[in-house]
Amino acid sequence: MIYTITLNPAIDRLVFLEKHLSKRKTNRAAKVAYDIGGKGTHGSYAMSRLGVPNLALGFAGEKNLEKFEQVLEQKNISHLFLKIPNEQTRESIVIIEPNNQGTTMLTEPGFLVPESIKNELLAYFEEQVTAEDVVLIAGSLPENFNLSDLEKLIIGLKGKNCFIACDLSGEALVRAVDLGVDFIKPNEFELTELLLSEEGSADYALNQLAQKITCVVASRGELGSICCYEGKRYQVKAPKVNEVNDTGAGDCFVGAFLAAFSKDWDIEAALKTGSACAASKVQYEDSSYFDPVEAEQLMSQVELTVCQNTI
Ligand code: TA6
Repeated sequence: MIYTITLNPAIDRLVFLEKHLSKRKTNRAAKVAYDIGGKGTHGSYAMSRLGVPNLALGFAGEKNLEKFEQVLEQKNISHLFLKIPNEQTRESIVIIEPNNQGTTMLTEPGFLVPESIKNELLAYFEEQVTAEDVVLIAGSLPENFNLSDLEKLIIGLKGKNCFIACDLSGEALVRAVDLGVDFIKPNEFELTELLLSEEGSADYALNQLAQKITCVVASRGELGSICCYEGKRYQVKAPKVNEVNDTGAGDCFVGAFLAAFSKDWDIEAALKTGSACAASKVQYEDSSYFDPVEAEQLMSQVELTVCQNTI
């Protein structure tokens, strides 16, 4: 089973503008739509679309729980979010300009998680997870879910010998690397942040991380990604597509990659699947949708080159 953990989920409010975004004027919206928000939920959506069983977990605010669960159900995401009384799940506002002129995201900080509910989540994984499972922890942390809470979660999972994937950033990502997990997906900025204390380029950082982390995928936006796995370096060039909304593309990559990788640990197939699904995703206007049939066709356009990983 694959579990995804979104500690700080969101409801994405998609605002489609009539014209490009301008300051000091009324920017009129042509339409507004809603999508599920939060990196782990997007990962679950991708896994479900690819027919891979998974369960989306995390915390959700009581006050807008109905709306949150309605969007999860519309997306056919199996879920088990722990309800936080008297809180509400945050919104991320995604502003989408017409004619593919780009998107702007504004996201709220998130709710406060009581200690008792944090412990409920830890207890769930202590009870449920086995060495055959994959667990993805993705997205930002709620305001009072501290780094020590994250460490407890990761240490508990390490004790289960499951495959731990982390799509985290900032200090949370540093802790995950220090503890040693199986998969991370830093972007170029996060790569250099991870080894701030040492000299060296993003490339040097990638090599060093590859000594500690089973599978590192350095995402480079439309340039594609570089993966280090089992002493090899895979350069992945994404298919060229017409971008409408890149929100959630990285999340889609991670979900689709893990869906494929967890089947037979075939790194090349997993990288191609992740890249093709993310390429399909950016062609659609919401934060998560992609077409698996279209992604299948795009796989042949993913360019993959392999070489030995020299330190
Ligand atoms: O990556 C897309 C997305 O998950 C959006 O759905 C939006 O909710 C935002 O990112 C949340 O980001 P965060 O890093 O706060 O989890």
